[in-house]
Amino acid sequence: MRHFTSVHDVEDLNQALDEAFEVKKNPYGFKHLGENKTMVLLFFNSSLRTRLSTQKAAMNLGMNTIVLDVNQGAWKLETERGVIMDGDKPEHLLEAVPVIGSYCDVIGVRSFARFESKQDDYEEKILSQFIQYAGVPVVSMEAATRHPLQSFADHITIEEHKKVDRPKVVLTWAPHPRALPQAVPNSFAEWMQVADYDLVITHPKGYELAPEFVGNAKVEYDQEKAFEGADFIYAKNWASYSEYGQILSTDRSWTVDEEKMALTNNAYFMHCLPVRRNMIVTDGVIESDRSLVIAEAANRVVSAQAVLKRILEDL
Ligand code: AN0
Ligand code: CP
Repeated sequence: MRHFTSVHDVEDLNQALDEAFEVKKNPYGFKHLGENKTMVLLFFNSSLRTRLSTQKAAMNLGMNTIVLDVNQGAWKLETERGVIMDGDKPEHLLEAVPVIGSYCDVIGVRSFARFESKQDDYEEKILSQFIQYAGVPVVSMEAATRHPLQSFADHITIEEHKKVDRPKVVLTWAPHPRALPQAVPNSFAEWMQVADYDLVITHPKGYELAPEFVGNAKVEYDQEKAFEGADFIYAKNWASYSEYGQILSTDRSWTVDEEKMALTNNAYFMHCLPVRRNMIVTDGVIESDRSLVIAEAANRVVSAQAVLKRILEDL
């Protein structure tokens, strides 16, 4: 593997899953791969899990890691080509990216959707410049349209808990006070379809994801109907795609609670975290024995390690 930005970079998903379970069982068994190799983790946005789990995964593989928060201590980066740089940004991405690439063997980058331009976000303007100019493999640690390390960890978690071959997985929108990117739901929907699960997406009208991510999934506007018979409930808030970046609803009747979970096939509850309790999900559901949120977060080390292992093998 050269770069990792989506499920499409994984040639054989079943084989990738097997490798993930192998590194989970034997986390230090591949330490030689990363010897004298350095990973830079670059954050344009906040993170708890991605920062710690990706670093831990790299360390398990014997790599050295350097973490940089671009907005705290580095020069502010201009990302537009051709601008007269007389504003508050002293450095251009076009120099910064190859400079960072010259210090490391792999770059991880987190750069959320900025909601300034739907086109720029959906063309992955920042991530693609990293791929073009870094000179080393690039791993998405959540870009504008996808969060593939999260989706891979979610897939691993479902595989560990499913009781039937093709479980019913429901991706449900839930309310949130801030406008959040579509990266997590896009990436989850895309990944679940390659995994060939029975995927249903439920959300209020106006929250349709981009068609390329909805794919062949069923869209059900009635949340209670969607929950019937579900084996996994995956909650997430996102801002509107059609009214790009807008909050169209904060309707708390969409909060995942005990009554709605009772409609399911004793489903597990999933969320990528961080989660706002009693907006997205009630205390009772997230604290119940059906909640997988900590297991998902723990599997972030596993997904990152499986991806980095493949990249190191192909360096
Ligand atoms: C981010 C998001 O919704 O994309 C990161 C989730 C992993 N969440 C927040 O900004 C709260
Ligand atoms: N789930 C996830 O990516 O969490 P962080 O934003 O804390 O990294």
